[in-house]
Amino acid sequence: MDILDDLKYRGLIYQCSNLEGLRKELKRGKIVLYCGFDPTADSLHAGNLLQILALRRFQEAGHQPIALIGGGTGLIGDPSGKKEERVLNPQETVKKWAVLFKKQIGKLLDFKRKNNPALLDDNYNWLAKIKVIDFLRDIGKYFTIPYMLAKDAVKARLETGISFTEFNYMVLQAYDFLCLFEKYNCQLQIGGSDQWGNITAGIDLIKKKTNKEVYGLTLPLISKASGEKFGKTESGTIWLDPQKTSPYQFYQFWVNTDDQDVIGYLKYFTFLSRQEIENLEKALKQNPEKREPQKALAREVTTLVHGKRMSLAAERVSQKLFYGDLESFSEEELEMIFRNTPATLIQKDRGINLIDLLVQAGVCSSKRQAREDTKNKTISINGKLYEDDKMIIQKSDCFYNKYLIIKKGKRNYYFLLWK
Ligand code: 383
Repeated sequence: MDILDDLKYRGLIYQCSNLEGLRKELKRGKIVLYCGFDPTADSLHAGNLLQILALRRFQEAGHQPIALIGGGTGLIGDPSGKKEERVLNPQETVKKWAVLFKKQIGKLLDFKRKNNPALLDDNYNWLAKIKVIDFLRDIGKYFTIPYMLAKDAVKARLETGISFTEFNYMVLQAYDFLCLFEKYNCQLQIGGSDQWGNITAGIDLIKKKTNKEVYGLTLPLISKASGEKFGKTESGTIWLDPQKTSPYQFYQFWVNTDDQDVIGYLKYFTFLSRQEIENLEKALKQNPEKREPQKALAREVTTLVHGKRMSLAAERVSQKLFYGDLESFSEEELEMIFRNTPATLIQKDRGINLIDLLVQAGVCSSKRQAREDTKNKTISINGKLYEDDKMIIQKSDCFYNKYLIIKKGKRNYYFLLWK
């Protein structure tokens, strides 16, 4: 399928500067395109994934993607979509984060592909070299103040304030596009819809400087049927770094997608074909309780980000938890579940009474409730039913002397770590 038709089918095209022009350009042969990522944290997150995967879609269609690390722009701070001025991160920190970003992106694009290997660059390479006089003469002259004030990112901050630093951000991103156009003949920039103003600034700059037309394409910001923000859970952001969000938690995030969102996410985040997605849509209508589309989504995305082995492990762990088959957990599996999962800490040398434990871990709201729940056989610990409220739980009852998993009812899990 034609790349633009595929993107359209997937609902991935939000805005395009000139769709027909771009279509013609893409038909003519291989084009170079880019997307930028500012190192503003020590890992990329689920919200960046759509763009990285879009680069990959272009690559699979024969085009050449550049992942641009914003080692320079990350020192300035993009005001797009931000209500307040950002805090400047120390240079050393941004440098470290840029290295981590490069490693992560390295796993998601194909840098060895014949004819159109992915490229990685960092705008620190040119932005750090610009001299202020050159900058104002050679680039600044192409931007009028009314033009800059008309950008959403600036307009939104006129009341609350925006520093000259952030005000200039669009000029830097525009200059990047120009540099990549000159260096690699890069003709297309993609990004989330929050990037439209910065992307068009680049298109306009290139037009003025070279009289050539380049293109911009934005992807939608991902929404959730529930109205919540995508990519966050109660325990925080979903990171791509497995040390920050374990593959198990990552898998859980996707497998918990609402029925209303799941087909859209399969289109957005997987490379499953139209036919496969339609089959899953049918499965959702016929047997929603089986959650087949959710499982397919979780399996596919976890495989993309963490590899086949980790994805299978996460799936196995999720199944075991679901069916209460806890006794067969290996130490590695438990480590994966507990990594960054908010767990209640127990610090005791001696045992602890079951009822006290249930209240302390927030499993039951009161001792009375805890007694009732145990009597009703709804509480199991590490896969064993506990009905006697006089029971004392010992450290030795833990898996590997450390891990306790309390299950209440069919689906509620509580994680406890005995120190
Ligand atoms: C920097 C230099 C360029 C081109 C782009 C940039 C980064 C850009 C930005 N992007 C966001 C980020 O880095 O701030 N100014 O956190 C996010 N992106 C992508 C996508 C998104 C955007 O990395 O919408 C979500 O992930 O564009 O918010 O020359």
